[in-house]
Amino acid sequence: MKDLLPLCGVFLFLLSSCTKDRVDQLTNKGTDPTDVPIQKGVLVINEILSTGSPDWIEIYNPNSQRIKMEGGKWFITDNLGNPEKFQLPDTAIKANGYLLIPCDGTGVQGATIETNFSLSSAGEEAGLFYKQGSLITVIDSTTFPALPSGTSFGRQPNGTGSFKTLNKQSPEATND
Ligand SMILES: [Ca+2]
Repeated sequence: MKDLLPLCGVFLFLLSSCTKDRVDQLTNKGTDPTDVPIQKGVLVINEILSTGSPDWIEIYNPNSQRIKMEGGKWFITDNLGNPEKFQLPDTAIKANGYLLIPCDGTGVQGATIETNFSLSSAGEEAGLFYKQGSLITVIDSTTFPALPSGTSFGRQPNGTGSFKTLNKQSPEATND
């Protein structure tokens, strides 16, 4: 047991380094203030996987500037009638970058975002909302149909097109 202690120390150090990198990615460390107004379309729901384990929603930033997503102001939901279903933690998306939100139904927030809902493979809704004071703004929303296993539902062309069933999933990458 005594011999294992140094090994445990190394393992814990590596684990904490990985976790720290991930947390840095999810926070606004090093960001410049953005002057892009937060309004409808500033970010888009770009791709949805409803037959995964876990499911996920890919958010895309079509701007040439990083967008800060201040903690407590951004919400994601699978029910447009309940826009505040899941509050996103403080995060940011780099210019023309992606944020992949796993939807595993656990609602655990730590080094990663995991929503308190999963997506129905029989079809459902997805919405991204921004709340300031009592005003809640829809940033982007869509409904998606039943999706065959292995496919996703995404915008084509990437970030701007209408949604269609995609045969190739592309988490955190261009829909093609
Ligand atoms: Ca994609």
